[in-house]
Amino acid sequence: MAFYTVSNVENLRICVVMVGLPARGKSFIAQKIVRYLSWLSIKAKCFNVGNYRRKAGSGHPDAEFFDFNNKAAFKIRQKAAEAAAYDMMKWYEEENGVVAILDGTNTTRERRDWILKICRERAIEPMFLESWSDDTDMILRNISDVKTSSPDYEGVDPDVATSDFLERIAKYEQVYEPLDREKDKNLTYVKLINVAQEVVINRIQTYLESRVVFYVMNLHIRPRCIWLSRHGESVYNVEKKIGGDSCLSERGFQYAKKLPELVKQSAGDADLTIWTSTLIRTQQTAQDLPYKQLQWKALDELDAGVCDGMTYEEIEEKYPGDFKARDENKYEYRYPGGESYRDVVIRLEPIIMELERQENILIVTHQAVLRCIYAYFMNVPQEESPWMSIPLHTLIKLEPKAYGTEVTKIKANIPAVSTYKEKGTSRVGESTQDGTKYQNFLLSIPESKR
Ligand SMILES: *[C@@H]1O[C@H](CO)[C@@H](O)[C@H](O)[C@H]1NC(C)=O
Ligand SMILES: *[C@@H]1O[C@H](CO)[C@@H](O)[C@H](O)[C@H]1NC(C)=O
Ligand SMILES: CC(=O)N[C@H]1CO[C@H](CO)[C@@H](O)[C@@H]1O
Repeated sequence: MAFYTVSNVENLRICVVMVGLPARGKSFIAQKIVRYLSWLSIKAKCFNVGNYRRKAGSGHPDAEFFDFNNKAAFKIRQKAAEAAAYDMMKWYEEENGVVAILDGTNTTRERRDWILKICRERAIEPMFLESWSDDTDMILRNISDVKTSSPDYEGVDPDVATSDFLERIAKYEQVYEPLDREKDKNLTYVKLINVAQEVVINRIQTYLESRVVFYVMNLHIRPRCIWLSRHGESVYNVEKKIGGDSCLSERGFQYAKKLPELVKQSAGDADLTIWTSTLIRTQQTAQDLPYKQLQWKALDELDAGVCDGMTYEEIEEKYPGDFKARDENKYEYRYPGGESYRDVVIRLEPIIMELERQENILIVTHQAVLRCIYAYFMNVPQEESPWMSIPLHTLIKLEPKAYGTEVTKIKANIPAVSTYKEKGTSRVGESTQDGTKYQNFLLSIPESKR
């Protein structure tokens, strides 16, 4: 809760300025920060200088364009940087932006001074975030990612693209001035060395800045997957009641029996850890899974307060005002004596942080909690996340990739009731289109990489 209250009270605006050579994961990190902050209701946006450069007409530039002695090209780059900065300032003013990320290379101290100056003039706190690496293998792997996804290399032969890209990096290297403990000691900055093997932190002053630092320190790039499942169908599900702490129904137990096989199919021999809530139905669902298990109170279902144990029909009858208010703004609505989706997101924040640090995890939890976790990974907007359909008896696999998350849904083919309630009704059950409505979020690739 403190999180956004603090940022509002301080009336603080931060500009995170990315620094580093190409192929150091700057855009990747920038996009993740935006997604994380947005999920926490902190208004954040990324301004990618490369996009402005392409709009300004550099077309498909070759490495020559990035030669710092090439005057005409330098002008285009300067203009692109100015256009990005201009839009960014407008965004702070007109849309009450809180954290902007300026995603460019900013390799020279002169360029950084320029950004510093324009931020200071507008009472915006600049914070530099450098990704520095000398791990050649990783850089080459990154380059192969970049050349297959960068708009600069659309339709270009991969070998040509690689050598051109290496040349481009070499041009930047000639002028690159990394952040320096001595020369930049007055700046607020974070320097990530070889991802987060070593992290240098300098003059971090506000709570919001420290949150961003803590987040990036927890990121890793080892390949891994996250599996999500709701508990099997419960006795309360069958009785159409919400909340409670009931056992699984017979079909729910069938799902629990089948789950180890589904997981094995999807994960192979990978070692994973199971996280469940503290409620009986998630533990019964996970009971046959042959992996290490951990219980989290933070994964318990959204607390329905006075409505716990009631059906939607009963709620509509007994608390008609509440029933309507919840439909109107499901994200903010808090059950009397219970929680809202926003409350759940706040209590899930440590879970998300720990998930970023971990490798293969299977989470067995509840509908509302799963929606919130899914929304984080898939960048689903707040107005929509509480309405997402996440059916029972389905295993979801999330595979974070360089520029988005891939989703696979594996159905257990064990029938279950639907607990989905559409807007404006107290009946449960889904209309047929639901599955397709959220396809848009299946691959959340940032604009700069499309
Ligand atoms: C590339 O390398 C950097 C470290 O230099 C890393 O942080 C980043 O995540 C890597 N991956 C991509 C896709 O850029
Ligand atoms: C840091 O700030 C101090 C005090 O304002 C100033 O005297 C000094 O020159 C600055 N150092 C650098 C390296 O910019
Ligand atoms: C010299 C240099 O690489 N400068 C870059 C710094 O960042 C701006 C925008 O923030 C880029 O447009 C420049 O190319």
